[in-house]
Amino acid sequence: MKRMQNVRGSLYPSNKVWHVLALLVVLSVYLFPKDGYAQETTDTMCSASCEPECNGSCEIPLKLYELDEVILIAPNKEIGYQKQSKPLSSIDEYLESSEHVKMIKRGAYAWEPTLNSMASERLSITIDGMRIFGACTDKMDPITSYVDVSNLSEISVESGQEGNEHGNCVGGAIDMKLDTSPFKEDYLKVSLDEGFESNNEQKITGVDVNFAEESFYLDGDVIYRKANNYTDGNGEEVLYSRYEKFNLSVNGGLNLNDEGKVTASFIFDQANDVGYPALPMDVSLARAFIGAIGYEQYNVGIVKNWKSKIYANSITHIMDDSQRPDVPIRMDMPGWSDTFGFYSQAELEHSRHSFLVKVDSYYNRSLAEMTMYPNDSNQADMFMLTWPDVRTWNTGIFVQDAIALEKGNMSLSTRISYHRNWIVDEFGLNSLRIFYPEMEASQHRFLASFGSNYDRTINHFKLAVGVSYGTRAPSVSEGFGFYLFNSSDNHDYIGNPDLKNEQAYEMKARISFQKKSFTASLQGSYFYMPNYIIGEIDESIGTMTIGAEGVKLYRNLDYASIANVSVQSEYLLSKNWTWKGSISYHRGVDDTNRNLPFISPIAYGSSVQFKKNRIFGEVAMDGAGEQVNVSEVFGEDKTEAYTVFSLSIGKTFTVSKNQLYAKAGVENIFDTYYSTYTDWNNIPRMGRNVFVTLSYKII
Ligand SMILES: [Cu+2]
Repeated sequence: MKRMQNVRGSLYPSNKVWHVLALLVVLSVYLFPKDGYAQETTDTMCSASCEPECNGSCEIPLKLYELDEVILIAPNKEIGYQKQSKPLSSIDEYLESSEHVKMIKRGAYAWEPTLNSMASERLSITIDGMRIFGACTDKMDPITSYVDVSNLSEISVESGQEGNEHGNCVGGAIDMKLDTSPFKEDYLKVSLDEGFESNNEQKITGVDVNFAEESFYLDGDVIYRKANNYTDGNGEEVLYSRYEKFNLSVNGGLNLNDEGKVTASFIFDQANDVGYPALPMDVSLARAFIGAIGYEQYNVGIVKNWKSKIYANSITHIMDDSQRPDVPIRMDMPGWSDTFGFYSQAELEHSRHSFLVKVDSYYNRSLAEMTMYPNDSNQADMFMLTWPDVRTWNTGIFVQDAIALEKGNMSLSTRISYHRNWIVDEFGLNSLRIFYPEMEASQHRFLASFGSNYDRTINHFKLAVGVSYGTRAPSVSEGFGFYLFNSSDNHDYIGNPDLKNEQAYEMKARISFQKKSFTASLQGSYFYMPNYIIGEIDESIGTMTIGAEGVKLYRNLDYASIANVSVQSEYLLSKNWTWKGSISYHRGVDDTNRNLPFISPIAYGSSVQFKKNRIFGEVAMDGAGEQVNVSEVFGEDKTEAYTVFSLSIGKTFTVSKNQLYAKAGVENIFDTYYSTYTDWNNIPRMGRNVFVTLSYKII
């Protein structure tokens, strides 16, 4: 067996080869400089959301490479509203409609984003650059669940090391950008939003007020959603799938004589009575306070833009099983996560180079408890710290140089961080010392990453390639979790403080063809990941959760590898009709050729869109083939192939100078019963759903 592994291992380039390759890429740019510019502006980073209202505060797009994706949110603007098939849908649904993000579902609420077949611990997920960490040991509260569409203008999805600007990651980054008003004379916008969905009787109500003068802006919005249990394609009610959510946000800005600005933002988000049909527990409260103060200056000497922000956020997550009728033992599992941080970044331009230098730091406190109440009242309650008050301090520097070459563009970036973890709670530390007697209360590590991208346009073709290296520290659960129950593979998980950093050597390429009426792109990424972190069965340890099959300990594998390939195309059929299509394939295996969990089978989508006289229509199809590469060790079974259809139609009306956006549609038209590889424990998806949304803009 050992020999087999070695043979397979030799098929991969060794670490040395990668390092030499990377070094050559860097040296080639600085040793053989070329004169002249070929800089192209990106059309995505800043287009629809801030183009008309840039007002000097618009960020200079340093990213020249088209390996990323921007998801436009802006339900307050006609194009943003009508472009999305369901404009008042949750952030989760917006993310799911993206090309590269897939969502793991444990219920109807708070889905977990994955990018390049990697989930949250391998990604950097931020709100306007702010680090924020969920407070649930069972991943019931991804960061994306603490914002709503009313807060955001766009979400930027950056693949692999293109995301290292926001923090250490291996899979990529998702940054959600807050929506703020421009500095503009007599600017007042009020919008009222209403939505209704038939399947789970979801009601959505929102109010958005934006007020600005040349010297300041003030934005406020509230949105409220309430949904009952949904029904699947067989007409069965999916129990514990209801939720209720309230979100409020306030943003303010002061214009400093067009030389800079001071900004402040605050988000309050609270979800109550959230059911998780795929899990044995529900959430009675998930609450976040998210605040930041920023300062920005334009054109200070050679610095074009200098931006700094300090921030703080606090999350409370109360998880229990009080709604479940039959449980072997009652449990309460509250969790808390507080984060404080800052970043300061400067954009400089010199000759053909555009530099971005960023210094950032955050401090996080993660604490989670579990109390078990035996049915026999003579037995004592059991108490555990599942996250033993773990503190994390991470501080780093990021430098990027975007270079306009004679032919094409190049970008080089690096991030170096110092990462420290320490356990404050003595009881929690002693609990972990049962398994790791030598364990220290504190540990530290260094994280380094490097990214390189090159792109070039040749006639109608655009070619983009990238070679990168990244590392990440283990997450709090992976490093210090204590008996975290995973209901998918039915095992208790125990963290491992001795884990090494996970690494990723990454290669990616994209070739796109663009003509007036036709665009198509083919892209692929390959990640070779030494020290891949995953839970492995340890038969010497007894379970804690009643009914659990065994215990898994987090380990570093020798390596794992993940490959993703996708094709997208768009064809302008006529002035009013557009066709879009996509297909993707993913594969992930470990060092012994076992399948990794949550890897998509072949997936495809196609849609036809219509636009005329402010009428917008769409018919769409989405589906996936049978899941052939199943990870049984991680609780997966084969997911059947499926195809579902949806349609939507929208129109914009002008009512005495004001705008009324209306949209209605049907999802899962044929009431198909299905679940996908991302559905935890195979919970079925929603059956047929009719929705209506209305937005009235008073200008
Ligand atoms: Cu939870």
